[in-house]
Amino acid sequence: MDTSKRFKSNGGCPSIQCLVNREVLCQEPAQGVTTAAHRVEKRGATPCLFGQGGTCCRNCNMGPCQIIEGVEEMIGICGATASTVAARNFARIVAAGTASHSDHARETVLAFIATAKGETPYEIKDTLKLRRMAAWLGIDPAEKDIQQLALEVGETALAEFGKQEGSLHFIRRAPQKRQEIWQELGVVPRGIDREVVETMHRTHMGVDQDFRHIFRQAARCALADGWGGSMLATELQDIMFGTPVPIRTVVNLGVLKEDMVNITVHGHEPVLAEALAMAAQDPEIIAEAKKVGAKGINLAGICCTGNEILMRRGIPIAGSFVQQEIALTTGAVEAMVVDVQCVMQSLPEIARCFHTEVITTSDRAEIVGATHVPFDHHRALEVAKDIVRRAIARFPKRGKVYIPKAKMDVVAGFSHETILYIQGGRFRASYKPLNDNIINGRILGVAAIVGCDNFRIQDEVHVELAKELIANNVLVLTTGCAATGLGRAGLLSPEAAELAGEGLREVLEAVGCPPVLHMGSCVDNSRILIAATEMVRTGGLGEDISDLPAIGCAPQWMSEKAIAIGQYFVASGASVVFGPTFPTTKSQEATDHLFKEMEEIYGARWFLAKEAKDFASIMIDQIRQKRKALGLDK
Ligand code: XCC
Ligand code: SF4
Repeated sequence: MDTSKRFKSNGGCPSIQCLVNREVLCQEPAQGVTTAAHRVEKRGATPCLFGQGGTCCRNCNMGPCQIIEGVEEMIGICGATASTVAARNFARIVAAGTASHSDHARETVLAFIATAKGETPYEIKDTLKLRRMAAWLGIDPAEKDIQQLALEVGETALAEFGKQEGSLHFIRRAPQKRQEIWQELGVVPRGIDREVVETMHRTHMGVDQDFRHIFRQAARCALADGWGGSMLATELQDIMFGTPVPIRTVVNLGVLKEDMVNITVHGHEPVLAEALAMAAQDPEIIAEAKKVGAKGINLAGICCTGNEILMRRGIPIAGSFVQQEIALTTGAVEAMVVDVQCVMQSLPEIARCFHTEVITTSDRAEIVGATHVPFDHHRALEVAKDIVRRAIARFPKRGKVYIPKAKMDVVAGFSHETILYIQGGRFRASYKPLNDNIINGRILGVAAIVGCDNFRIQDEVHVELAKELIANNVLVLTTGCAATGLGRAGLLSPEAAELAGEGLREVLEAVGCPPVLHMGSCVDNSRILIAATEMVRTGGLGEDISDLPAIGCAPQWMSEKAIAIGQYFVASGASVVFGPTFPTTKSQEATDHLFKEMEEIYGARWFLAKEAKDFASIMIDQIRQKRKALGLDK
């Protein structure tokens, strides 16, 4: 079958709301190309019903069984009830999400160890953080040279994956009261891999069949993500590539350049992107680009790889998840280099309509139709240069190009350390100014808008929601593709402070901050855990994360990782609102557990909302309730 036909045949100008995406798809180079936007349009708004609501089970070959709660004969052949099946499916989503963040972390740790041994082009950049992390990992940093200490940190970090007993080291970074809750419940994660494996085992046919007990393991597994895999990824990446500091850059498809070799880096692991950034600056490589008529190499990010290099290097982001195919339809991309996660299988097929090469690099992820250039951190620069050269070779083959003008200035780089620093400089840095402003009511509370964007949702729900929150004096933190969307809308620039309510605006203008703080990629949600913990530790806002006037949300969640993040936030005491659908809704009991019982157990719960205004009202209401409980408001 000529697959290029399949993708070239229909296409046309889809009726999507996002203006820049539509603009590109309606231009000549994109004519005839089919993207997810077209597929959604063709199939209508309703996705396939199988599995929706979480009560379909295909965990054994007596099934699949579709279970309808309340209908007595509608239980599984094995007797499984709707709540058991919903809990099992939910736990498996969490396990997949945890596995993804953590396998990324494993790759980081391996590169980190190799770097400590001097076997990669990377360095140990943040030695202060190295020492701090050493202490959290139970290593005495005194009198060790940097390479030696880094090696010990790397090896201890690696052991976190295979540990069978005890608890993950970073668990001790949580507020004391939170740790006690986890101890009592028996949800302290032992080893990262163990929690994922045990979750898969317990959800196999005929093992764990009490839905509450399954949900408890889902919490333990998720905590192994938030305080384990994700946190290790963030911290070791920071040590190796630099802890982010405020940085100005631009986002949106307009960052692609007509006169340069455009390489988009897509996926999640910064080890590859960092090497490409080095290669793109190599004078020899730039000379080669000039030889084919380009002015140089333009690197641009997609998805969370984009967030990683945006945060640390200020490299522009071309697009979020929903823009990956659209970036190719500009006709201006010579190579799209991908590693793992959130990479659409349609990319090579779309690339065939252009001169673009899609290059897979991870040994864990190949795509039919893409070129595989295996990445190895030991040969990082060599591989990166090879990839850049492949892109240069494509440049002369470019056909018609349409690059939209749309791009927006953003200020990113708000790591927990940066937030600390801007509150008092190097010597008086603490979260006290933030806490004080929450206590005196200038800031109502803190909200996180995180996670994916999604072809099923046409509205700019992130943007509308963020505007509503800041207008109500809620400081907004953001990560992932949500951050890119908020950046496109101009909310990551200090000028957007004028959209904030009076109290928040005053605070922001004093420090020159945007009203929405970009904290990084999705593994960097661990930065939010640390920031929340720091707010607790600073005092005046209760003794645990669950006391804080703070709440998270993922209004357009798409990937399994998002559910793992939601579950670790809730288990850590921070409520979350997800939407527009939720994976357990066909079981009342299972949903009640997540939406009610978890509040009693963990002091936080899940919410479901659809529209921006519903998200906003739940979040503001929750923040108000916490303020009341703290005695800040009547
Ligand atoms: Fe993927 Fe991280 Fe979601 Fe974006 S936000 S669609 S997970 S790239 Ni993580
Ligand atoms: Fe059906 Fe039970 Fe098998 Fe699931 S495990 S498919 S509910 S018989």
